[in-house]
Amino acid sequence: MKQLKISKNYLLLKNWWESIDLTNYEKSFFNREIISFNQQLFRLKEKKIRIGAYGKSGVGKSSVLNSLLQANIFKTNIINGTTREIKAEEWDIKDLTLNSVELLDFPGFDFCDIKFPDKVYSCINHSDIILFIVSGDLNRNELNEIISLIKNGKKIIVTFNKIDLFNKNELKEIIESIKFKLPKDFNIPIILNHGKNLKNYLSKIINQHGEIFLTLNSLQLADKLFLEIKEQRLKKRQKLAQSTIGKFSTIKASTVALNPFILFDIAGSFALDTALISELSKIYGLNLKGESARKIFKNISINNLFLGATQVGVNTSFNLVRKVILLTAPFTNGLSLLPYGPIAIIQAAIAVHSTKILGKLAAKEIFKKSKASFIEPYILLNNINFNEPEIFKHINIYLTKRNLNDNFVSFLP
Ligand SMILES: Nc1nc2c(ncn2[C@@H]2O[C@H](COP(=O)(O)OP(=O)(O)O)[C@@H](O)[C@H]2O)c(=O)[nH]1
Ligand SMILES: [Mg+2]
Repeated sequence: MKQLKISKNYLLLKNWWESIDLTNYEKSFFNREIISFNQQLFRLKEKKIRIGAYGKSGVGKSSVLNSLLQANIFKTNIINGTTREIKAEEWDIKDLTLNSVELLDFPGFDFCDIKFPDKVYSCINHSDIILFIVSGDLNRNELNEIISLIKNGKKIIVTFNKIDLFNKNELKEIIESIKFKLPKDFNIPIILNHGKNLKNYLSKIINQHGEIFLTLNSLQLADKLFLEIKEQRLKKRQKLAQSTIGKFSTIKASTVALNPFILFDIAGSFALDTALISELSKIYGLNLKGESARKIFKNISINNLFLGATQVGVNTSFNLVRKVILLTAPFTNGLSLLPYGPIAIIQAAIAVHSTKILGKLAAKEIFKKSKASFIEPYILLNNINFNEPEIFKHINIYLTKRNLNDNFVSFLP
């Protein structure tokens, strides 16, 4: 039953990943992210979980991992935390439902920024569980790190090391203080590192929830990568959409300017507008033609298009005309409307103005439509049935933050 779940999630993710259809440019642009996501997918398939030790330098990250491994694998105390490399080692624990556990030793977060901040960040992202190691009460920096990990949807276990430095009462006080400072909703465990305490706790967690944390992290990574790819695609399309709208504005402005007294040739204008919508839809991968493009045009209220047009038309004083020329200049590609006189200029300005608004609104509609055709990993995340309330909370906070980031309106023209 349990085994079915992880392989089902693996297949879902793998299918999603294959459906993404990256361009060559994207493959090289996201090269590093792609490699590390492929590795995560592999670990999911092979049921290999990763646990990373994170925290300030000198708190005993390397020592804690060594005590789990019962060997001096990770170097300790190289001039108090100058370990800048990320090291990994397999941890042999018996009676595991997963196939293997990998322990990762990170440089202290106070040293992370110096050399490879991206690499550290990426490795933390690729740890399915984080042991957040402290050696006393939490300071502000530690608390900030913890909060940011949680907001990123990470599962953390606060591990209290160097407890031999405190007496019983002091320990009790410090633990109370840490509990008080930690975000309340998540039941973040605080585990004392003495004897086999941590080892026992970790074996229990891995056996009970290891598969879920591995799956959850893989889904989150897929989702983060997806958002990055999507943002990049939208930025590229934004430029294209903007220049297309500009082109159509120019055509319309010059047509109108040359026939100032005919006013709008309604039929011609309508044809141009639907042609613009059709062009935009191609940019967003929808390819709307004829009736579908006209439908979008109808959905965008005509009132919206002429919003501001009346304001342009009320006053034909010379100053306003000059302002309009300046305003219009970027959209008429240097075509001077001056010889055509004020009415032509105002009409051209209205044409440019309404085409710009039409383009923006149409792009939004088209984007909404094209969005539905994406499979987004967060939908998989939403659909997975995680019964444990604690895990449910982790998904929720991730989704809440994610949905704030998923506002792509600023990348539309
Ligand atoms: N008293 C005490 N010292 C410890 C303990 N664990 C580690 N240390 C010492 O703390 C120093 C930093 O340890 P290290 O593992 O290198 O810290 P890291 O920078 O977080 O990896 C070393 O001198 C360790 O010997 C502990 O449980 N008690
Ligand atoms: Mg270390």
